[in-house]
Amino acid sequence: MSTDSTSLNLEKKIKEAEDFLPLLGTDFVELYVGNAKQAAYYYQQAWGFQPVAYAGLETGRKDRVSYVLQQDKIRIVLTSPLQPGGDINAHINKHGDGVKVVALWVDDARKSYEETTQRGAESYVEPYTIEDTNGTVVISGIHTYGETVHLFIERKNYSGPFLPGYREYAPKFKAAPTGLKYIDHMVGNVGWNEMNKWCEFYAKVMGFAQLVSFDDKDISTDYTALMSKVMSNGNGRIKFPINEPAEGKRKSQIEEYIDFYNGAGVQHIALATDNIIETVTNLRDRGVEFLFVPEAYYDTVLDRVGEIDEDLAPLKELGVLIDRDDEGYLLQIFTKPVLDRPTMFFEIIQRKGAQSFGKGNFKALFEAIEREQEARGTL
Ligand code: TYF
Ligand code: FE
Repeated sequence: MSTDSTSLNLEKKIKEAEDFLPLLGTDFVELYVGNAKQAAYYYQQAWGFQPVAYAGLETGRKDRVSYVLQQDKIRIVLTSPLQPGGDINAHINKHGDGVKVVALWVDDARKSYEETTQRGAESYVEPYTIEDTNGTVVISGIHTYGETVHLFIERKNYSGPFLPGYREYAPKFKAAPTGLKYIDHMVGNVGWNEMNKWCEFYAKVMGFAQLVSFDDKDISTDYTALMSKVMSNGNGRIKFPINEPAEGKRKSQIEEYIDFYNGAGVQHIALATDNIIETVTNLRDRGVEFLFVPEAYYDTVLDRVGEIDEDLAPLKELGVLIDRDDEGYLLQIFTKPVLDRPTMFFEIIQRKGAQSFGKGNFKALFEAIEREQEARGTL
């Protein structure tokens, strides 16, 4: 593994080239789904997202419906078509439910569009302005891997709950939050030998720098294999690891994803918490399913990571993984795929200093994924 993990280094790397695309954070993640109403129920009741906004027939939108949910800084949008034909149906037909938009919060959506398209990004939508009584929002967008897109959202002159065109969504039946705070990273799976191309895209077109890289030797188990590089923007708020499949003894989990998603797309979204034991206990009680880690992992884990603040017993009971780097340690756990197809899943992560991605857990994690692949007959 080659690493350049301190945020200082990262900032220096990007400042040298001048940050032409300052990003304030992730604005929202939009999934195209078959039934947004029921998906919204799932993300509220199982995950503790809070209702924020709605657009659909009642707001004069005839072709599609969207529910906007939020938990602390994490905002998700669930969108379904209301008519046959069109882009959303085509997306769902090809990929199943999945992430269409990773929207980035910017100060200047026009400049973001110009800087990126000028450097070779393919346009998704030219800058346009929308407004209501709460002010004005400017939006533009570019394509990234597969059919996934980045929107640039400029909302500095807007005070509404989400975007113009939406109304308040306030169902009577609310669920308590589960302690999820912000998106730590979002991972893309791309096709064979495409990792470098997409890392270069984030470097050249968006001004990102490479934080870490893992090759197949770092992370191959007896069976599956993959390669991964982590790209980050200058302030470190946006981290996009990119995975590609590698040749192993049996089918790579990345290849399984690509087969079922029919191409490149978002593989997992890592959500940060300040208390992973509480958050995961809560999620599990509400029916979220996590990957199983053999008890043997916990026999030796403290020899590897040293002392930690938490009791080992609840971590073991929940199946939380632990890893350490030179800046501290981290706790992480992975859900099973949350869709019918073995495509997207979530990671819950609590960072206690460590800014890395859990390399020490790759073997245990990938063996757990392989057991699931085995059960699906896709290994
Ligand atoms: O984001 C990461 O790099 C870690 C580990 O298919 C990981 O969460 C890497 C690849 C993968 C699943 C998890
Ligand atoms: Fe991750």
